Amino acid sequence: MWKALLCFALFPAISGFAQQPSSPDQAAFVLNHVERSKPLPNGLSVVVSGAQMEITALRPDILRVRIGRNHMLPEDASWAVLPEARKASSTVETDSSADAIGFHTTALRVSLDLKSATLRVTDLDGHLLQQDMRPIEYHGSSFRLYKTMQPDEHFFGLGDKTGPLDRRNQAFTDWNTDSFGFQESTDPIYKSIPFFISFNQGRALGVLFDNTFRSSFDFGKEMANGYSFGAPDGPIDYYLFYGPTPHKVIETYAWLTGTTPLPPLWSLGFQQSRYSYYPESQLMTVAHRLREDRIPADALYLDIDFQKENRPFTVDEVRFPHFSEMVKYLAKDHFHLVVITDLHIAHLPNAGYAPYDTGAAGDHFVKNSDGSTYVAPVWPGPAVFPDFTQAATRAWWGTLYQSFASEGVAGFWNDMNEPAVFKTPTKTMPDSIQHRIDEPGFKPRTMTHLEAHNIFGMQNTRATYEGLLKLKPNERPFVLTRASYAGGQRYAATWTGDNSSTWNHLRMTTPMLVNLGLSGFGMSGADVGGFAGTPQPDLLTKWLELATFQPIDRDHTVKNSGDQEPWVHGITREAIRRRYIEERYRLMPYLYTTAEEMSRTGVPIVRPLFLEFPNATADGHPIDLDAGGEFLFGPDLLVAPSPYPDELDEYELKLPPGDWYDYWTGKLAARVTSTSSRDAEQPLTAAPADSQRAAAAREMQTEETAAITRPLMITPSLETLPVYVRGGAILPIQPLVQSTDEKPQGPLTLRVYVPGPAGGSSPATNDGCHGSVYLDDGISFAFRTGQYLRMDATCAVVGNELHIRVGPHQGSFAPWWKDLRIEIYGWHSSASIAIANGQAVPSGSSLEGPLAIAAPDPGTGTEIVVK
Ligand code: NBV
Repeated sequence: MWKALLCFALFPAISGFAQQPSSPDQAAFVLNHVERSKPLPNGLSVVVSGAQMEITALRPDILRVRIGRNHMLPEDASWAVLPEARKASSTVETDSSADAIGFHTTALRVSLDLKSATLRVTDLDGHLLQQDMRPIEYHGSSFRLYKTMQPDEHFFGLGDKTGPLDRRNQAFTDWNTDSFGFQESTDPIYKSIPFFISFNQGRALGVLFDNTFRSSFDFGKEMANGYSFGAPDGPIDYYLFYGPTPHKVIETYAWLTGTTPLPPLWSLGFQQSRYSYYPESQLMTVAHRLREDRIPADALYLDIDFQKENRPFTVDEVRFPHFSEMVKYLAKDHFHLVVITDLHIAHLPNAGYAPYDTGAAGDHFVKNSDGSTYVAPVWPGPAVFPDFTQAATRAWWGTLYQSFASEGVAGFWNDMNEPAVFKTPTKTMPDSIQHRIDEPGFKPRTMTHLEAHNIFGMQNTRATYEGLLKLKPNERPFVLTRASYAGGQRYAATWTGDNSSTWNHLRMTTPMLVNLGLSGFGMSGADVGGFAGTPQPDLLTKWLELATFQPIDRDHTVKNSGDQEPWVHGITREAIRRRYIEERYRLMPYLYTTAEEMSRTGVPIVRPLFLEFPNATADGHPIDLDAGGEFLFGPDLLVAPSPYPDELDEYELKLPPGDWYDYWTGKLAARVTSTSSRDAEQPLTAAPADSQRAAAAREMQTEETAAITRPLMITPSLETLPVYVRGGAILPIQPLVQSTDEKPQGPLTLRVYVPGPAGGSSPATNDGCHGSVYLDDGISFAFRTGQYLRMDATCAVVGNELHIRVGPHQGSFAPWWKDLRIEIYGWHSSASIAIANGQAVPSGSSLEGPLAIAAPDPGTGTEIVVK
């Protein structure tokens, strides 16, 4: 029927909403009058109250909505969305009725109500995904989009905004802000990532609002039944993408904005920092102590005091008289040095300061509206600011790294890039500062700081990352940033800024890192021990425990605070802290494999529970809402710190369905058949596959009944952070090393956690399990040409036997191991005969330990049968 309609057919305007403005610049201007519309092969073009609207499908599951005033679509450009993604197009089928026009793809149905110009998006089964609550409203250049909010709708993402994990009932502003001493309700802080996930009864929808101005989001704080987002200026340009699984939404967001690149292996090791280690001897003392105390570590940081008078790209030669030699010496001891390079360049004309001289000669600094160079105070005193939105400026900035890179400095830290400016109440540049754009997609033009502010830090890191790549094309750059925008994950890892050494900040770390991960920034950390202040002994211990299971494990503190290295507070505490850092190194194959997965798919290292278990609750609410401070570290480890880490009271553990093993003891901790209600805690009903399994199941059931017929409670203790492994997992573990440079000595251990008869937790199939290990040189891009190793492993219960299959080596990278040690948890077999590739191999279990099998790894695949 639609096809029968004439292109640009006229529809009568029936407006039940606000009046047209008397003055288009000031009063509310409502987009509620559908003037004409035209089907497009990939969507719909509509004129609404004089505004041009285009709704297109990039893929069947991705829609893009663009609206511009005065009959003009906004520029088809973006700092966040990759050009290939923006240009993608998917054919649609047009639909129309008496009341609406629209189209559908193979995943989504879109309709625009003719009377109100409101948009409605459902899946093909009619599940409502997003619905305009009322027409779009402009006030001058500012606009707001209102969407209905479902009673069970929850919101995640927006980067590391403070507050609870779920964004519902809160409101946020995106304006990158230097927020020293931020607290649980401080907003905005350092980053602007205008992407969120709506999760409603098990269905996930991604929303990316690609507007770089000071945008804002309200998730039901203003209205009980609606959420909204808007900006004071700039385009209406947003993307909606459907799961239904949250996994798929995350992967689609990565498709749109890119992934975190595979990090250098060393950056996953323990990192020690402070503001600031100097002189040289102090840094060396820290390095020596880490090695002497056998605390594994990979990275050391130099903060601003290593520079001459805080001037970026200089070295204070009095404090660091042997800088080059020092970098080499540290490298020999397997320490990677990361140095800070803030973006402000000291304003030092004619003083022989090359970053200023070359920057000024190339006209690379941002300007006041009168065309003069903008100069403002930061750490070096008066400073100028590179115009990072220009390609030429980014290229120039990249060259500044030449000498550090050639000296072997391994990583770079881009701080203060909101940008932070001193002695001004706004803490940043004036709105009127002029930035120049020369970026494919955008018309070459100048923009004010209002438009550039939120992408300034991201473009700073882009310049650093791309510059380092140019200097060392076969080395993966490591860049750490404080400020960024959506898509900034392509260039830099991040941390949550200047947190505090207090218990509430330890607690805030998890929701901040989980939401950062969901927002693309999977390579992230928070200052371990807290930045502002000095942590109490137990706080530092607990923080180091938690950070073991976070992507970046960096101990960092402010100037003049007490020492915060793992050895402070005596040997008993140091021993606990060491044990956790050691565990991180043992888990390195698992962590690196997860990081590699993230670099391909965008699925972060630290995950909320609902990401892996979207259907864990009967009513479809995210299980995380019941699960305090729990999170997943990679696909298989569930970390369960106390939701109130300073309290001594016991707390309840909530687990998604499946078998869960205690990571530390290997014992089955719980078998959860459902978490929807108290039924969850009923005894098992699933029938075991055979008599032996039945006996085993009975045994386990007896063991567990106590646990599952009442809530699982945890009594906190200083030396234990509860961690659980999901049944069905196979975890790769390596022998302990002191740094990631060191070659592990001994076999690769594969810990096989046999799922129970009720079936493993997703994605493992019933009675099966799965794991994999990824490896490469940890430094270069040789993995792109096949120099990596990937090995998958599975297990299956066949009759009375457990069959374990370790796959062949894929890729050409040679592993450090020759042999495998297979540890089996949850297999109740008295016989314990193991056969690998037809040959009997040594197996056995100590009284307390798991059944362990030793087998060579020929690289062609190994079949192990345990009877
Ligand atoms: O460069 C000094 C610090 C740094 O240690 C910190 O991590 C950044 O977030 N920097 C902020 C500037 C001064 C903070 C008081």
